[in-house]
Amino acid sequence: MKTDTPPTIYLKDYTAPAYLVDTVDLDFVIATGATTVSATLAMRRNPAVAAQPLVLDGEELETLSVAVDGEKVPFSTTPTTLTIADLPDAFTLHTVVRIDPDRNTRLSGLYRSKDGYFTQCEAQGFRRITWFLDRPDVMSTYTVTLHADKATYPVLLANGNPVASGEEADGRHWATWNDPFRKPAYLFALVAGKLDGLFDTFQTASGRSVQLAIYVEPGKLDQCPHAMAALQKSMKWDEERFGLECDLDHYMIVAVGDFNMGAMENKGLNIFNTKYVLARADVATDVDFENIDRVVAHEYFHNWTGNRVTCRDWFQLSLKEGLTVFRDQEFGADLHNRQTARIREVRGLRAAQFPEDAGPMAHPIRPASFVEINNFYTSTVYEKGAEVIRMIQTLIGRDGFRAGMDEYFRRHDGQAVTCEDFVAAMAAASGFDFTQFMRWYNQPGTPHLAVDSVFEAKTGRYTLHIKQSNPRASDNHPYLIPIRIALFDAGGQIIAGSDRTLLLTENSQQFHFDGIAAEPVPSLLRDFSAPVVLDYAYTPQQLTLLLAHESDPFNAWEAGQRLASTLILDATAAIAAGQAPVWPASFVDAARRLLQTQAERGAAFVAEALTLPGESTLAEALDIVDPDALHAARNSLRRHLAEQLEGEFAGLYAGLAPHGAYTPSSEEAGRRALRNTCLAYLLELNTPAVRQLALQQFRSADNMTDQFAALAALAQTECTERETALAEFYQRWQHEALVVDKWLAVQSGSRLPDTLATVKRLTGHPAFDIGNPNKVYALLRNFGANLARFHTPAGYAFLAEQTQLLDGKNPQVASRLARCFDRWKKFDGERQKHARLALESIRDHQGLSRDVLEIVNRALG
Ligand code: 0A1
Ligand code: ZN
Repeated sequence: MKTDTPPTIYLKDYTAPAYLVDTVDLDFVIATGATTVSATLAMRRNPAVAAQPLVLDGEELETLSVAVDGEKVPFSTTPTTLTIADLPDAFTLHTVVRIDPDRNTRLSGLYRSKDGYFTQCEAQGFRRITWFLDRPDVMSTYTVTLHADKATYPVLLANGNPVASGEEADGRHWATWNDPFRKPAYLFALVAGKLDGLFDTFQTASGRSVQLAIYVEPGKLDQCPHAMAALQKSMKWDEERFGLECDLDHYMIVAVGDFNMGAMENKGLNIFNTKYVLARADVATDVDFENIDRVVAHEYFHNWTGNRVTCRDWFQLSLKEGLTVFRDQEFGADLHNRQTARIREVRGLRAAQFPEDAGPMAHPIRPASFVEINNFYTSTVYEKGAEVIRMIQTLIGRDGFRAGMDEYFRRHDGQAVTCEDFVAAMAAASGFDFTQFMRWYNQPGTPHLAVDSVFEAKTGRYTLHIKQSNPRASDNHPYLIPIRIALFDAGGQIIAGSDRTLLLTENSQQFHFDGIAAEPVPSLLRDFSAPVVLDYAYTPQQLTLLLAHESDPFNAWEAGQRLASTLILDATAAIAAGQAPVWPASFVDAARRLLQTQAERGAAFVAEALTLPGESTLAEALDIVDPDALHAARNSLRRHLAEQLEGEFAGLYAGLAPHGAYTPSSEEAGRRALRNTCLAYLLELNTPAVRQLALQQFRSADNMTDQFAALAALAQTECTERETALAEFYQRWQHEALVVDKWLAVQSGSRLPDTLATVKRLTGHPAFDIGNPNKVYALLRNFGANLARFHTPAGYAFLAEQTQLLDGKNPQVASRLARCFDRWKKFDGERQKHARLALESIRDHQGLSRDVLEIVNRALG
């Protein structure tokens, strides 16, 4: 039984640092078995803070020496602190420590991966490298020297500019880098490895030339051009949209196969999960290409929103993350397809963030407390954070938002600031009062809007009555919520002048529209103008009208999702009660009409509109989830559509056949998406002809999008073609790690009844490695997201076991796996009993990390 409770850190306890570090000189002697780190820090007392001893952060450091101004001094240590008292106002601290990157399985700090040594310092990894004031409001300039064996680690990189390099005895070499920009320790990075580089340049608006480099494992250079192009496009985009120019002479990206997260924005030396760098049409899908564009842009955009202006403390994480996600979303929308980008953002928000905000890990985008900060790199901080920024733009307009950004940088360039500072800049630039809006930063939970309408034919007045509530919030004060709306007449036209943004500021509020001739159909929350759940008693006829006529693509899609959700949820109840589901002909007709609108609406939109809401999203609408009934209901509707529209799907599938060789354009990607959606529906029929069609596409595709779509559809179908395709796929791609991840994910996400047994078997397959986060996410976490197959007593016991196993190696990744249990209280009593046992077994595991303990305690609590 775990007895020591890890401390909770509170935002309200923030105090400024007692000491500051002006310059940091680091010397790394990298060798197998141990790396020695000598640090020279020019420090001074913070004049704004009362005198007190210096307390430095450290973790798993073997301290070899400590000196102040060249003299040995008395100091005391705990496993995580080093304290020195009686220091002068300004001094030089010199420490030498030994660390063991070869045995660093947490992938935080300095660690070894296949081709060399890499760092990950956000949030608190720098303290695993040297004793330091490891907090983002301590900003310093860094000079770094690396020494390593030249043949094994020919590439030596650190932040900033190369200063000097040379050879040493015994076949070793060294390189020194200097970063002229003050930065917090979490943005420090170094790399020593055997890597190939792709080099290019970017000419900034003011005519400076930036040297660009992407480093990858040897032999993978032909998978880098897409990321390089994405980098150049994002540099240009940020100049055009926000007037932000690159401040660096060197901008480097290094890809590593072992990485806990997606990528990291270290100043001038981004370190990326290979998943967001490597791509070639035969190994990466259209979605992979788009994700790479966005992640490359995201890390580049951080150079201003995160690095030039950083966070005062980790509670302000959304200051940089919400804003930077919003920026990468906008970049992606401009680069690809704005309509479907927004649809996918909201689909993602509903699948991950809404459940998070309704479960045990609910927290405001700016949390008030945490036990382990790594647990707060969440969909709430990132994606809901981006929605909050988007609402600011909606409230003050694009120009106002741009003026606010300019003001933010004018005020805070080079500083470590808070979310209030950001909003104050927006307020100053626009004159808008954001006082009430701050609630979005400080409260957890998704607000619910209940909307009623009244039409008085006599007066021609239409009234919307909107009530807001958020049972998760600590009080019932209202939010400020921008609600974009338009009213449609019976012919599907927008009523002139009805297109506007309502500002909801009260708990209950009425909005009038005059001069309305006949009862209109309201289209509410257009473009998803606020991250809320909205209830309005739409009739199927009204939704059908909006699906067909709404010019806002998001709300057209939303109308289809509402229609489908209602049907699936009703059918879930019917199935649970032992009845057969009923599917109205009107829904099939609406889907048929949708298939015919491909030319006007675009193939990508139609593909999105034909995709039914996901099970985890649907589950949120239920008090108690019967995952089997929900799964059966959703599948039954898919099959019904396939039976009723077989001819249409087959016709479209044939009609959308590629004209020639693969091209990556958004338009072609949209056609592929729709064609593959048709194929997946057709496979619901599970006829020999369709199975052959899928296998034939799988075998003949000249790109991964089509090959993988066929495999993914087959993986959901019990047939011999499934096994054939899975075997051929592995045979062909076993040496491409990222493709193997797809192979694992397609099996762990399968609806086939024996999926748990398959996943268990795959944990012993050579393709799986519990030490590699991508493999854990593909096989184990993806299984945890498989609503129908995970939520069983055996599924719970299995993931509990794996979480414990993993915790000993990598607590950050283990804690992400433990999050699969978040929604356990939404299931029936019998399931809850087993989920509780599983959670308790994790909690009681000897030596459990505080990462996992925080998640499990919150889940049980
Ligand atoms: N700041 C990075 C995400 C990131 C966070 C933590 C990490 O290690 C614990 C790694 C990356 C981003 O937003 O891209
Ligand atoms: Zn980020």
